[in-house]
Amino acid sequence: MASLKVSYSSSSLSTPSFPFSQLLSFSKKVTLIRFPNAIVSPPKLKLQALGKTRATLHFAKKAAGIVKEVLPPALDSTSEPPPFFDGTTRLYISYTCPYAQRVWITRNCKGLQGQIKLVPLHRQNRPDWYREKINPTNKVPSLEHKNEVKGESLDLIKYIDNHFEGPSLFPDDPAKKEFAEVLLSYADTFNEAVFSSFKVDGSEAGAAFDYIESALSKFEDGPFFLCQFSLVDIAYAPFIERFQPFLLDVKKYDITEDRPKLAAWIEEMDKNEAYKQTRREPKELVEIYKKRFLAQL
Ligand SMILES: N[C@@H](CCC(=O)N[C@@H](CS)C(=O)NCC(=O)O)C(=O)O
Repeated sequence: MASLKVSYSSSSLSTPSFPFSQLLSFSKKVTLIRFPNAIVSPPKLKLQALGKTRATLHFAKKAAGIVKEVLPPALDSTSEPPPFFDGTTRLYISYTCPYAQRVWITRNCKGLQGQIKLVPLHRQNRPDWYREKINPTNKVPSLEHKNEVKGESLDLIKYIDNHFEGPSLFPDDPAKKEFAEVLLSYADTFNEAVFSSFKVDGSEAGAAFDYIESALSKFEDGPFFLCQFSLVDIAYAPFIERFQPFLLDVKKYDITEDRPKLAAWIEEMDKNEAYKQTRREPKELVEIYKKRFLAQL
């Protein structure tokens, strides 16, 4: 989306690759609500126009991830709980959890940094209040919204896309919509197939990556699964971000070899600022996977 090719220099504003116009028209709507047509004097109008431009740009920058967020420290078992159910929308995550990352990316891509507060939890040392008050499964992610808590990353990315402002991350075109559902339901199967290949040879995951390569070839006019950047890219990105360096390091298996579409997709995703802000160093991710998977072998 916006993110992907838009860097906020004036030159790139003129040639955005993502429906930047969509972002701007949405921002226009927001600013119109903020500055409803009142009877005002010309100087005031000028000021309003300036305000609108500023708000439009600020929103667009947020959605494109250009406004860099200062990330809060992770809460652990010694941390006080936030004042739950006070009307604040909170997204409970762990910084290294790929499922939580899906929802975090969605929030960033829609420019919702101001509306959805991040509550990062220490992955291994979660506070008890999280299980007791927020999510009895103790899993992240969870979203606290309108005094209710919802979980499951693939449900949450759709929920955020449908219930919050920001550019739509789901296609309108019926064929693309249908394919989006197919790919979203394959996402966990894909992960499982790759996880089980860790126990054997990395190339055992070949069929799963071939599926991705052919999915990326279905629509010709873009580097993303559905041409335009969407929730499908978000669903896969955190996992491919981990699988690629892990398989290369441990199994000497390069997932991009003979898969030009996948290579191009990874390259495009790497340019997405909103996504970049959720990423960890590949080295750290490889170490986490080594601890988790190699110990089991
Ligand atoms: N199906 C869930 C999976 C979430 C999940 O497994 N999260 C992990 C962290 S990456 C978790 O919180 N596990 C519970 C635990 O570690 O106790 C989703 O898609 O949201």
